[in-house]
Amino acid sequence: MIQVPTAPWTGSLSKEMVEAWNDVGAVRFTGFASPEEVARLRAALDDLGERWLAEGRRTVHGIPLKIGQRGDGRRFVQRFAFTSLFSPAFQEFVRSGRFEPVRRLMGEDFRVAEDEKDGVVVNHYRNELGSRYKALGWHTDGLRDLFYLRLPGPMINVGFYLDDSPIAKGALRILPGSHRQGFASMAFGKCYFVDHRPDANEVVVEAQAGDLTLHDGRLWHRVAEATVFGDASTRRTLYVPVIDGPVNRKHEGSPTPLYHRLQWVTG
Ligand SMILES: O=C(O)CCC(=O)C(=O)O
Ligand SMILES: [Fe+2]
Repeated sequence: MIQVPTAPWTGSLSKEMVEAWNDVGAVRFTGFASPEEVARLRAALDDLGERWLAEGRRTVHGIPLKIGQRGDGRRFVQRFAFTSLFSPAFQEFVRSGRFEPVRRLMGEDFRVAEDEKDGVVVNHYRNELGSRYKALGWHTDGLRDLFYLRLPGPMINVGFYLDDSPIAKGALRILPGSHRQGFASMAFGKCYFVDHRPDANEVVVEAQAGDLTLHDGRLWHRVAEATVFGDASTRRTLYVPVIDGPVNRKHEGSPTPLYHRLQWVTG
């Protein structure tokens, strides 16, 4: 299967990778963080998940948590929102100057939206009975704007991998170039979150722990279900939204957005 354009992380973006980004709408950089940093973030994620479960937390700033159960009966958080506002390790990571070249890729006015949209999201996929997050159907990340009948503006969804993500774990699949589509194909091109069918034109984004990926928020993408099970299927990805436009901060007590209720019925 065709792989997304990939290069080692050098601290800046080469002309070739910027061109690939504009053309495909997604790119991958290997070796963005060291194994030690990955280990520190994994441990911080475990701590935060246990804290939220002990508190009986169901939402974070209006965004529902996904909670599943492992084969051994332990409950665990499978989708975290606003992670960097609750975990110093994640905050330090996303505020480290390393993200600057990525932020500037879209323009000087863009910002890392730690307290907007869903903030820094961490997904934790596992393929086993009791898991509530095994795959994610076709979608773009601009659904909220589409709900208001607006064509979503540019947004980079900056992904960071806490686990290796070979194709056996399902992996991210994208439709190259689909970020350049108009309103109609973005709204109706596929059936949001319900459609899990492979597309003849999809390209896989395989990655290793410590890699960084960028995808345009207007790009059609999905995560396929793993063909392996249990621990072998663990796939933790972090997403940092980089956006511009009016600031819309979320806080404790923010209502659950309508598009999230839809996502929760289907996702
Ligand atoms: O886990 C991934 O790689 C993609 C997740 C995603 O598309 C999302 O959370 O919107
Ligand atoms: Fe997405």
